[in-house]
Amino acid sequence: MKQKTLMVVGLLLLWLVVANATCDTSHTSLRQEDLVNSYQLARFHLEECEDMGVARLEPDMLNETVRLSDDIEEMIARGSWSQADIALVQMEQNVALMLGRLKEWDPDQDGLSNYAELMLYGTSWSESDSDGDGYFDGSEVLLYETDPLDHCGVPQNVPVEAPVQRRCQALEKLK
Ligand SMILES: [Ca+2]
Ligand SMILES: [Ca+2]
Repeated sequence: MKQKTLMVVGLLLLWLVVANATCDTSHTSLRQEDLVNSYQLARFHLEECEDMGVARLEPDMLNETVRLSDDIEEMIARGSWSQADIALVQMEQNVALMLGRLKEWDPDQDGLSNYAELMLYGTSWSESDSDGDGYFDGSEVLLYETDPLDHCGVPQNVPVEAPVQRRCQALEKLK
């Protein structure tokens, strides 16, 4: 009798191990949905980082994160939820780190970081004077409060900071 009980317990344990290995039953479908949503959000932010030129700033970390992202997709597809969970934490850390660096990086030296240019003002992060009106993006936003995307919107009585080809008749006299 005791032997039979031990055998049943053994079989039950074996079933639990096999079920856990194949289906990863430790994750409920709700947790799986959360993981997929979190992955999609991380992927979205990764694409934003790419738009902000992270390939130039952190090429190695970008490559590693893209690889991680591909791996996570495969893990999700084959139901390896625990593995995907661990990889996602790493991916989220990488993305946060890259976003942090992009908030400080100002390659066109106009006073606005790439993050500010793309996420806040819609200006170009490779052209210091996006609207070509003679005033740097950062000066327009931070000093003069003029529209950095409006070629005709310029500060009054301030010497130009960059070469300018006037396309705005009203401002011809400022040339
Ligand atoms: Ca800039
Ligand atoms: Ca400008």
